[in-house]
Amino acid sequence: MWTQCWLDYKAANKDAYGKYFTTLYVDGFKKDDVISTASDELARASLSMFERSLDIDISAPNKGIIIKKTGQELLGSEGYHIYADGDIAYIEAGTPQAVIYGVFRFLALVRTDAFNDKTDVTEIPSNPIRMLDHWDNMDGSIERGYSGNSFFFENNDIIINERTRDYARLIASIGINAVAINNVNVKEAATDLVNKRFIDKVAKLSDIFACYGVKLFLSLNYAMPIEYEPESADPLDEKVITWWKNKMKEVYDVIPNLGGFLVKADSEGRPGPFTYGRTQADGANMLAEAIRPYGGLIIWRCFVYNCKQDWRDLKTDRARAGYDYFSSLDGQFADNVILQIKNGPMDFQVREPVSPLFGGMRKTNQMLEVQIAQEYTGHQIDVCYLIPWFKQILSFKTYMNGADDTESTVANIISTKTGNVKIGGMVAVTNTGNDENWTGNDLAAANLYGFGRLAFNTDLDSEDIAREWIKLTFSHDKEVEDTISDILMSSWPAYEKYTAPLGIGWMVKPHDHYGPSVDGYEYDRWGTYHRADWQSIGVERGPDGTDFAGQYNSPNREMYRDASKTPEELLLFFHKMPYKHVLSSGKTIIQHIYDTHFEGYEEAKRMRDEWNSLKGKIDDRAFLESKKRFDMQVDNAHEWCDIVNSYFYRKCGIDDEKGRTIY
Ligand code: GCW
Repeated sequence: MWTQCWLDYKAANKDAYGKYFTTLYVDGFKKDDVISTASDELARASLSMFERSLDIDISAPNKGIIIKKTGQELLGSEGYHIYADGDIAYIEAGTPQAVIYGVFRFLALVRTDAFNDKTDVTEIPSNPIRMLDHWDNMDGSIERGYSGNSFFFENNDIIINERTRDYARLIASIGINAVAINNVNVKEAATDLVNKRFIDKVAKLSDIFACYGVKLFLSLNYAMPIEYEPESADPLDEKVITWWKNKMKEVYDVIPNLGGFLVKADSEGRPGPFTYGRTQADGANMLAEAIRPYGGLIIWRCFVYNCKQDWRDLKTDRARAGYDYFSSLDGQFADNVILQIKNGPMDFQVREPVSPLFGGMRKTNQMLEVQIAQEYTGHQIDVCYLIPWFKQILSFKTYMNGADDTESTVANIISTKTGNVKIGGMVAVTNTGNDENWTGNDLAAANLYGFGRLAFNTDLDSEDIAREWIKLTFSHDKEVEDTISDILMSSWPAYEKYTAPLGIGWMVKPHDHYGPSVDGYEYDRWGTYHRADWQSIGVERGPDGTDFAGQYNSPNREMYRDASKTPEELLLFFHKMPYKHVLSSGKTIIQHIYDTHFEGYEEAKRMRDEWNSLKGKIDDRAFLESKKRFDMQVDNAHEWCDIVNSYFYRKCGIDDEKGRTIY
């Protein structure tokens, strides 16, 4: 069996809420699959929280819950309005899908004791698309998965069972409306997801998600027609174009509500339009035209770079690649193509600048891609609550329309508020698997919950999200709430401290990406360097180096080009600096490296002790599960601290001012 995470409807406050959980009246909506899902959810909650089955009324009751249809002028197609009037709780919405969100929100308010006579909540999602990408392979393994195996695939087949429904329910409850179920590296059997072999089962999955208002997407093998009669994937070749048109028809005949396709092309060994001397727009637009008759979307990833760099080459810079390949194509992409851009120009490090593609393109649909699978942030062994990091990314000012433009933040670009495009959103590489608790570490579920909530409402505060999640998951006890909230809120800064200083990144064990290996990627082809020598450390990305900094709009460009203006947390990302350079704290860079690593290790111990203080106060299973991981986290932080400090001490020979043991 598996847990229900934050949807485990434990007994709730009957005195306050019992009166609502009596009757349900659905006003104005026809009973369809989605409305049934919503009413079933209320019935389930009622039974579980109050041991009371809901009467379904056919006329307006004088107490209970009323789901009411409104016009879409005010709430759009996904917004809802929740309020109380006397003994009636109202959930108003314009569409069945929005009813789902309203129902889950109402239940969360009840379960956190936040619903009362004065409640008047209107929420309209910030982002049109709120998506999760699975990197699940059809053999059941998950690329960068840290929570067991796939619950979608096993032995090159599709799994459809109760868990599928539970998963759809879980993600709909936080406002997710799109999910791509297979790895962007489409290998072997996965190519057949759009063939007769699997298509009927994919259609079944799509129907299950549709009941929760979630659109199913598939990752597509761009090179697929090479294996068929066209024997090519050249996007301008008529045979290839016709082949894809036929393919889309075949797919949509069986799965009419498929959201569309996610594509990783010309990346890390995957073929793409470059193979044929074509642009990324040629490739994306060809698929977009083929899918257009069915209203589908092509989500095209911008993670395109040459992964065969020579480390001796100081001019080539992987960070530049996304902008170099895509920015000049602005305005050329079809309106049903969305570019999916990783938050940083490299690859989901614990700290990176925001990709200059945000604000570098003005007429192109864009989606922000983040990673809650903790590939570079502790493998869901170490706790690392990422929502504060995502908030920083969202609030980054791109100055898209000039130096006095403070409105074009990443959040406003992807939500389409900047007004240039019609569709955009947020997507996370997800952190789930078939482990009993879905996310390996129970605390990692805060990232899944938080991502959904934040994508729905980018104005939410990360600590508020954490506290809400804690109440829904563990307990209403204030001490428990404060303790877990404190752990979560200090976890990302702690992880940054004991791993990579000042934006340098990448000092991880190659391939696996857990644990330290300072030179692991230093002399290799992936373009991931720290360039440390005996005097200095960092990658020069100002005008004297690769001038990646020049890809930003002013005044960000001037800020990043100049070491004295670059925010210190990114100093070594942008500049090669002497170890003796003094930071604003008054410490030298080398002393900062020593101090933060010792501090990070202490923080890990403190978080472990805080967690251990919860024994007996939260569910035993969850307590023990994370306890195990906190011990491993402390070992990891210790290893990082020793290895990084010893490495740099030996490299530069500068003593720690505090005289601590460095080997
Ligand atoms: O972060 C890197 C991962 C790869 C991944 C790639 C990507 C799916 O190490 O495992 O491949 O990014 O985003 O495509």
